[in-house]
This record gives sequence, structure tokens and C-alpha cells, in this order.
Amino acid sequence: MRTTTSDALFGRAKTIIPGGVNSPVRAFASVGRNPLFIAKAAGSRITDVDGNEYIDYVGSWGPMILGHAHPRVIEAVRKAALDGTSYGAPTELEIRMAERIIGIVPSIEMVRMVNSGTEATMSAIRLARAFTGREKIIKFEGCYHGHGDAFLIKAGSGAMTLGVPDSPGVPGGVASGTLTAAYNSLPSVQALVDANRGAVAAIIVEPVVGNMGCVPPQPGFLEGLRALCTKEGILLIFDEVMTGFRVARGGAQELYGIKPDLTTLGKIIGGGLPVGAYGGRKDIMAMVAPAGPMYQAGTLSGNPLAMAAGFETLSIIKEDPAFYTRLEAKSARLAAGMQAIIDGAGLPLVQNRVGAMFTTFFTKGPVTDYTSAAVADRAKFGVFFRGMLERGINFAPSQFEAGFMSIAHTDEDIDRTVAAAKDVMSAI
Ligand code: KE4
Repeated sequence: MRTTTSDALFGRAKTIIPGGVNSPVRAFASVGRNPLFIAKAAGSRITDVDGNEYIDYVGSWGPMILGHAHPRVIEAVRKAALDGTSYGAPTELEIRMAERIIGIVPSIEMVRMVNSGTEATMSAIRLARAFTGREKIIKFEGCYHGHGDAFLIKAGSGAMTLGVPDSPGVPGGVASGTLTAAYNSLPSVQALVDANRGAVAAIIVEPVVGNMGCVPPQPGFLEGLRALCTKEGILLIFDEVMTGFRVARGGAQELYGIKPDLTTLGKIIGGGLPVGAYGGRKDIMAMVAPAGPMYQAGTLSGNPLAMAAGFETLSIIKEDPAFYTRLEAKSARLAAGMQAIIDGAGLPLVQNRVGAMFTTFFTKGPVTDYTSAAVADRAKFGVFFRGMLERGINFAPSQFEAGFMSIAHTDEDIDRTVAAAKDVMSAI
């Protein structure tokens, strides 16, 4: 496929934007080719500036669960824009958005809108420290909670992809406040809690990991975290920025029946516009300014356009009782097709999937944590990624990211994806 325009734009971009992109994973650094510059998208498809069209499984890294440019979402944003783009003052739609989120996510009694997943997790950690009076947090190796200082310790996503899980620039004092455990290992968490008794404010976890590739919780893991947090007076924070409204209507907490103390959200609740949120128990959220002393603020938090896009997205999902059943059928169809290729050729690959988020790891597996994910063959994944792109299929450009199905993907899209994968994998 011809990508001369994208290549030229990348050359221009690199001179004035760090790495030529506004978020590292977009640079395709780990998959051995220049990134595509996108011109437009609709439904399950994206089109690059050279006119190449792709079936898209990135979906803006999760937000586009309805598919790109859903007409009702576009219309909601267009209508809202006619009345202004931001007021810096409260609006009724923010109340309706809060009611909608509270009505769907089991553990959220009160919620604050922010502008990104990173803002949501940074705020949730500050709130946990304010509420408990404790300072340390526990996160998991390979989990990514945005680029806040406290989280860039053995982080996943782009940090893992680029091999900088511990970023420079994070002060030692901050890093020492973050303890890291192994995902799916309750003993590793217990050991940290025992060694820091009374000092741990929160455990923050991706209830289904997307940021070392998709890694589901083993049976009992989330339940164990819940019990440990309850026993030790530690707040359990589910980072559902990716899993929220993705793996089930009420997110992973509905799917696994676990009630966290705080939840962070993002991506889907913005319908593609910049939105994050954190919420949970009323007694905890009551500490957030101006109701309480814990300060957090944002010029564009809850702005009319983002609320319009997010509210319409959640409304469309809410109106369709069969939404997640249909989404599951699409995701299962793709997984079955891929598994048939793996089994048929006896390939040393393993698929992890929870609902409409998934990863094919280039290792025999099982992949249950950072260590077992990190051994995946990145070079082979790069060959797979480039081969699929050449055949018009856009997968996540990193072995350590999840892919996303939308309700707009058709059986024809999926069958074409499987056929392309069969072709590419026969040559790896
Ligand atoms: P943002 O600040 O990028 O909106 O959200 C940070 C974040 C927090 N928590 C989880 C579980 C997340 O997955 C993310 C962001 N996800 C990545 C994709 N793995 C965003 C893509 C990117 O960094 O460009």
C-alpha cells in the first residue's frame, strides 16, 4: 500500500512534535514502520491520508465502541456546539451524565468529571490518601493508569512498549510511595501490605488488564483484593478507564461482582471527546472540593461538547438491551477464527480476551502477568502487524496493548480479518 503522504507528514511532524506524535504509542515505534496519518473514519473503518481504508480494531484505544462517527453522536456534538463550546459554569447535562453513570456503574454513588483517564486516576489516588491519611499506594507491574508520576513505576502500555516502564523525571520521593505487586498474585500483595502495615492508602488495579496486552484476572484474584482492602482499611480502586462500559454495561465490577471503593472511568464515556471521571462511595467523594478539603479542578471538566458526545454514547448503549450480547458474538467470532488458525498450524500463540477487548500474544503462554507477557516475540508481532496493515486491517500497534471490537464491525469485516490473519500467519 502507498503511504507516501503519511511518510511525508511524519517527517514534518517529527521536527516540531516530540517523536512526531502527541501520544507515544501512535508512533508505531515497536512495529517497525512509520505511523499512518488518518484523514477520516466511519463505522468500523478508518482511512489514511493516502486514501487507504482499514478495518479498525484500535477504535481510538477504546472509546469508539459504537464505531467511528456514529450519526447520533455527531449530531449531539454539532447541536451542542451551536450553543457554545465551554462556559466554565455548571450545566444540567453534567447532572444527567452523573445520573447516567451512577445508574449504570454499581459502586458509584457520586462522581466528578475530569478531562482524561490520567486526571481521573491521579485524583482518585490523591483522594484515597486524603481519606485514609496514609501515603503509599500499591499498583501492579504492567498495569498502566495514565502518565501521572505515581504510576510510571513498572508501567504498561506505551511505557512497556518503549521499554521505559520507570520513566525518568519521577522524583524519588514519589516513586518510593508506589509499591508494585505482581498481577494475579495475592501473596505478592499480602507481602507488601504486611511490610507496610497501616501505611497503604489504596490498591489501584486494572480489573481486566489492557496495558500489557489483555490479561484477565484469575478466579479469586479480585475477590482477594477486595477482602484484603476491607480487612486492612485500604481503599480498592478499580481503574475502569478501559473496561468501563467495555467488558459489560457496568464494567468489570458488574462482570465479576466486585464492589470497589473508587472507580476511574474514561474513553467510552467521552464518545471520543476528552473525558475522564472518578467516583465511588459518597463518604469518600464528600472529601472532594468544594464539598471537602481535597482539591481537584479543571477548566474544561464536564464541558458541553464532551458531555454531549458521552451522554449520547451511553444513551445508545442503554437503549439496546442486546448491545453486549451482540458485541460478544462479534468478539467471539473473531476469536474463534483466530484460534482455528493457531490450532490448525500449531502456532505458539495464545489469545486472551474478555468481552470486546483482546490480544493475541506471540508466545505459547499462558499470559497471566507482566513476566509471562514480556517474553512475547515482539519482532514476530511486528511482522504480523505489518502484514495485517498491508491487507487493510488495523490492529493495535504494540504487542502490549489490547484490541477493541465495536458494535459497527460486521461479520464480513470479521471474516475478512480472519482470512488476512490466516494469510499473514502462514508466512511467519
Ligand atoms: P488517558 O489519560 O490516556 O485518557 O487515560 C490513561 C489510562 C488510564 N487507565 C487505563 C486503564 C488506560 O488504559 C489508560 C490509557 N490507555 C492507553 C492505551 N493503552 C491510551 C493510549 C495512549 O496512551 O495513547
